[in-house]
Amino acid sequence: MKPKSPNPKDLPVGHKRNPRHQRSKPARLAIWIWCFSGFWILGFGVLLLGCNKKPSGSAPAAAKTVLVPLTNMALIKAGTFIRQNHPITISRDFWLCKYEVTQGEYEMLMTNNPSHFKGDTNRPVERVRYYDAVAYCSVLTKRETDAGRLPSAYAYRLPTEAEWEYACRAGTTNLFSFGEDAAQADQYAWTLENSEVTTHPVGLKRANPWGLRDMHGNVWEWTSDCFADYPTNVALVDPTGPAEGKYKVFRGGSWNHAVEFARCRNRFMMSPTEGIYFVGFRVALGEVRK
Ligand SMILES: [Ca+2]
Repeated sequence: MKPKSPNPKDLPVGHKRNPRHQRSKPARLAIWIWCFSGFWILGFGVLLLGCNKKPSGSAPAAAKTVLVPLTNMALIKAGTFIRQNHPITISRDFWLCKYEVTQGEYEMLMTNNPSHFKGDTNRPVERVRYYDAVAYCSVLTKRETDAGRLPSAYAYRLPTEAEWEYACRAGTTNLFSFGEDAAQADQYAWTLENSEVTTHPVGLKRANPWGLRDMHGNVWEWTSDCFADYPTNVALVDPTGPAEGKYKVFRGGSWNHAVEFARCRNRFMMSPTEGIYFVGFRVALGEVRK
């Protein structure tokens, strides 16, 4: 049987104690300091962890949507142009498609194609009513929003009449963005003189100075403005036309009209409920106005 170790307290006075139970004063002091320091270090660490911990009830930060315009758009910087000797200012940058909306683009989004001249999906869509063009822009806005490419402060829409003319002129002051000479129009536009009485695939003619094609000719293009005579003797900032009106304005001339109708300043109008085979549209992108 293994003998039981004696309790040190029970040993008689003068008996030599076990060295494990006998530590010097410096050793005991060092142990005490070590324990005391460890306590405070541990407490400080817990405090730091507590400060860095996020509140358990807070929601994670929402990812910010970054604007990604359609790849076929040109950024149009804010600026001013002259209309009837008065300055018209576009105060905010916006984007404008380099091309008229094609039949292929329209059919992919709207599942129908109202055009008269078919056979090539790169031809501009025509016979679209104003309301069809507005609906296209709304569907496009929803598609791009759902895809995470369009912040809520932006929308695809038709250009205003002033935005359209500003982009058509592209910083020039002549009858056409390519100069005064209508004889050069064949390089830039499909009009009655060269169209062979039909539309043509978009983008085949030369671009204006800001990279936009077919602003002159091919198909007229709906704008968002109701028709009215321009205000006279007044400088305007971001004009949008009258709030209501019987007709909507379209711009730019077409395959069906003489080159004079394709000048930067020319305007035409039609009921928003009608579509015809020489009117289409192009899409703008900009901040939603409040
Ligand atoms: Ca056009």
